[in-house]
Amino acid sequence: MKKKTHKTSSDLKAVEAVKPESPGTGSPALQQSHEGDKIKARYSNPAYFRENVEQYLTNILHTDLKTADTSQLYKAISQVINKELGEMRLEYNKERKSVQLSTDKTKKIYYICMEFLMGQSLKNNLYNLGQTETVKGLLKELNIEPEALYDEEPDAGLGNGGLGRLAACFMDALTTQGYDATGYSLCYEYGLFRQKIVDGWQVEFPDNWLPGGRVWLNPREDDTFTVSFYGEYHEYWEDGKLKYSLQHPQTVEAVPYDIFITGSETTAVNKLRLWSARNSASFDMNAFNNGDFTNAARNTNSAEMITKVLYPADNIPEGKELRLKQQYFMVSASCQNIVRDQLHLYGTLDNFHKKTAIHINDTHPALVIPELMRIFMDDYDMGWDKAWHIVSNTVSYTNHTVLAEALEKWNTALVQSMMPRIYSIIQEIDRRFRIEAFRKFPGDTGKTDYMSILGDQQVRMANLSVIGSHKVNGVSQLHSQILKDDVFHDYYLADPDKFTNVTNGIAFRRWLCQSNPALASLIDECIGSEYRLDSSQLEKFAAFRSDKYVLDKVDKIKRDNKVRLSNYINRTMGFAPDPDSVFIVQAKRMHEYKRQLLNALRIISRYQMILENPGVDMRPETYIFGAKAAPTYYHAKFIILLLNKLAQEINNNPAVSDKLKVVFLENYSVSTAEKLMPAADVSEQISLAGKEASGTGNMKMMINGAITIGTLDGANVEIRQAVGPENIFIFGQTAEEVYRNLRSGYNSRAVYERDPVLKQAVDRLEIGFSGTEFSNIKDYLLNPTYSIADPYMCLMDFKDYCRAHDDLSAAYEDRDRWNFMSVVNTAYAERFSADRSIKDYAEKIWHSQPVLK
Ligand code: 26Q
Repeated sequence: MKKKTHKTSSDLKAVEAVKPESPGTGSPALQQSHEGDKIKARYSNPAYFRENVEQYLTNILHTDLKTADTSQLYKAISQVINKELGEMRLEYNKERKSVQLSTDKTKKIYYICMEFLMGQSLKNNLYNLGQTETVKGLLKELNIEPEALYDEEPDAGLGNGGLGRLAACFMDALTTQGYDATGYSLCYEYGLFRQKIVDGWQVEFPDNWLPGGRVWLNPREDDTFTVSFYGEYHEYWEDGKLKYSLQHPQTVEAVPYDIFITGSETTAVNKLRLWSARNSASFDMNAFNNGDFTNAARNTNSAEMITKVLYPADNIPEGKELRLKQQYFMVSASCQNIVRDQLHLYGTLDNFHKKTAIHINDTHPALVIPELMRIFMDDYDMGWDKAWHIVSNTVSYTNHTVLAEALEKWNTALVQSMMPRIYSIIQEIDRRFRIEAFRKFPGDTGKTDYMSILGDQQVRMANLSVIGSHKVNGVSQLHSQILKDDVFHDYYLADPDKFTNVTNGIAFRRWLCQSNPALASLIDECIGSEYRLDSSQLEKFAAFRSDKYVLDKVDKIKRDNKVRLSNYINRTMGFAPDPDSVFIVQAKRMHEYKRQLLNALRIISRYQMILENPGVDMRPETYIFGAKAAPTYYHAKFIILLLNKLAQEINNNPAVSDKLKVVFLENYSVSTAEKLMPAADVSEQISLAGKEASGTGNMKMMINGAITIGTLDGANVEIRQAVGPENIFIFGQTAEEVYRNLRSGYNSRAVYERDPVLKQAVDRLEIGFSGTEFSNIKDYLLNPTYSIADPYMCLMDFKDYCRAHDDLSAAYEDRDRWNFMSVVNTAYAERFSADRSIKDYAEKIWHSQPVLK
């Protein structure tokens, strides 16, 4: 199969280089390379490292070690690490290609996602390369704290929350385990907005991350691809074949910027390729020559708008034209790149699905399916059936939400005008699917309509994703079950083997070893350090749950972390929470279904209880929130206002402020999470059961020894299985009960009337806090205006939530019991490692092995 252009000489060389697989070999992975290790060893040498840093300081920044400030040092050191990674990547490229050519057991894995929430890179890269000490040595001479250097780096906030951070953790795990993997996304000029709280209200500011973040971006202009939009599209028959013409499309250049991805104790260096949009001719020369300079410049701007900013919507619909353009731009450039690389290496597309796994992270990259069909058929003359066989055996899809309103749908007219050829291919996929579905469910047109891609003048992206993938997975056991029972039930009946579960995981090395080094050292001391690379070993730590020495150490480490967080809060907000109070943390996106409002209602009732019992003997409580709301999500912004006003009133009321504090951390981000997770005593995971697909913050706090108070939702269910019901505080309705109670007609007012504590808290909203009243929230809880009253059932679960908190407070006072629970939680977090998730994906879905070991 040939592209209608010429095969390059490198294609031919690659074909010659294909070696037959040697029979009887086990794992095809190569041993770690000597060359890669030599490079690492060279840079680990303090003199060599220093020399490189000095060169950069002198040649690029025109300064030297003595005069450089911390920001310049951050740049110089990062640049040297990036250079080292470039050298390692070159060696790794040779090795991975030679393994790929020699066996059918390995595949190239492409992880495509609109979001990669990478956070800071320097500290992580140094850890992974084993060069933290080299840098610390240099900094010591200069009297600079390592953390101060790391904090010079802006977060790469190219994601909203869970989905994007998961993608980042997965890149780490893929690389650490030696898989040949590439991530694809967009190089947003502005990442997720910076949040400021102004008089309690969230205000958004642009996140200008590039000046500081650019050190990690390696521009690869030589690998630029062109993406076409709009144009006049015509189909016609010629020689018995359906052909088409597309005239005057708008073309945009996709310029790649690569970020090198390191793994721990490996010479593998993978990459995250971020596409940046550029006008294909930097000016519209016609307009320019006609003297219309302003319009010419405006055109340039319009192409570059595509990658200007990340959409700040998380689990809410955002049906904007530009968002769809972003998706196709990312998809088309990535698919062209993938096909080009395949041909370079193998000279054929015939084995594409045997050597390539393309994973779409949620439905946002679902256009991969028609786009690959387009490339195979239009550029390489492949017939439909063969193309469909290859595409559907290459692509797999992870669903991340069951919220009906967050399932992506696009207006057909918009899709058709923006991507006429793609729309035509979607129509054909839909037509063929309907025939097949009708055969499976004879006579059931209702079902066929419901399952098809096109309907109600919309393109249903989830249906397209399921139909075009060979595997579909949810992200926790409960969520995957809900997909089978409910969201994708009919597809499940038609093809049960297509559906599977891969429970999410987190990067232990970032979320434990780097962010909580004291706890990691204690674990090293107890069980050795193997768990850092083999998470299953962490379980051994449970043997120390009754060891008094370990329990006291765990207690002290937590307190030290709380002091550190308290100091940070003091620096940023001007008051220091008492480290001897219980730190109760709810940090995640602001969303109705996550029920920060339930937490707020209980805080109000605590406040009232203390006002009524001024002498009450209680352990002080500090409630810490971190949460961004989508800028257009008015209700969510109101809850942020409530939390801040509540904080203002409580913290400034001397009658309660030594017993109760509320902290709303501004601009919650990956780097604040790294400071927060190690200091949490209590992890609030209180979503309405059945709504949170998995959650990953729950895992981050668990591994840092926090105890969960939560509903049986998402991965909380598996956390309970792991630690046992006595080491977690579960409350509230189950997903099934929620379903039943909603169907039988949930009446929030009846719940309110029969619980005086709840009633008092809800009524207090009308009076408000710090001069702001919240009768609109009371209304939302009690009166069915737009939907039912209290749609996420905060009132229904309130009483049991309070009961669970009372149990938890009692447990906290028995310090040995609490620390026992803490050790159990850390130890049994073992299964929530991203390394384990990736192994599951590789085995169950991608059918691929590592190229390095
Ligand atoms: C869709 C259409 C248009 C614009 C934006 C979007 C959009 C963007 C982001 C829809 C959804 C998201 C993000 C979803 C997300 O983060 N889901 C979370 O994924 C985590 C990782 O699997 C889970 O742990 C969380 O439970 C889930 O909420």
